[in-house]
Amino acid sequence: MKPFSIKMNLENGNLEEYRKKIVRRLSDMKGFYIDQEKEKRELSKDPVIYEVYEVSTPSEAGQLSYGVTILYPGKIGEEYYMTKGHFHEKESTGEIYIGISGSGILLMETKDGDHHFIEMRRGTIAYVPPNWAHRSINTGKEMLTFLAIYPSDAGHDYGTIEKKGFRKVVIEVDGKAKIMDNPRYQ
Ligand code: M6P
Ligand code: ZN
Repeated sequence: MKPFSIKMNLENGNLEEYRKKIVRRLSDMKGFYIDQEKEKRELSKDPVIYEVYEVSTPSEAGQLSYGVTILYPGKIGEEYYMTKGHFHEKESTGEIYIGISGSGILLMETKDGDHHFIEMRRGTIAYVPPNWAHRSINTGKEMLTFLAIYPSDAGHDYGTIEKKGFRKVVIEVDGKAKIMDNPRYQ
């Protein structure tokens, strides 16, 4: 393949071109939020939670792909809007996130019990090492946008998180974001 470039608006993360757009609504992530009653009630409106604009290259070792995620502001109960979160199918692969706008938290954890978080805002360059699941949470009032760069053959393993959830959750307490133990973690 040939080298290429695509323009990104550094204010809002908009890409001039992309290969694939993914829109995730609440109905695409049923059972993810702590307050299941509120989740069910919100499902009637089925809000868009986030969008991903992907520039993917062939899924081969050595290739890199990238994409912009736009995570809407909002909450289900007291829990902020978040991405599904995933491990990589190819566990030996890492990822880089670059904050473009808004504010939030990048929550990470390993299968053997370690966890970590990084505050994301414009200019933050976060490194997700191999073997760490990653989920983004919008704790602000604006869109949280960031650019992610990852090996094209990394793959998404959603199953583990769908089954167990993350060890930690991010909820609003007295108007502030708090990271707490997930009461529904299995
Ligand atoms: C980032 C990257 C993508 C991921 C997206 C949304 O842009 O990590 O690979 O798809 O966030 O997260 P998720 O796939 O967990 O819904
Ligand atoms: Zn990833």
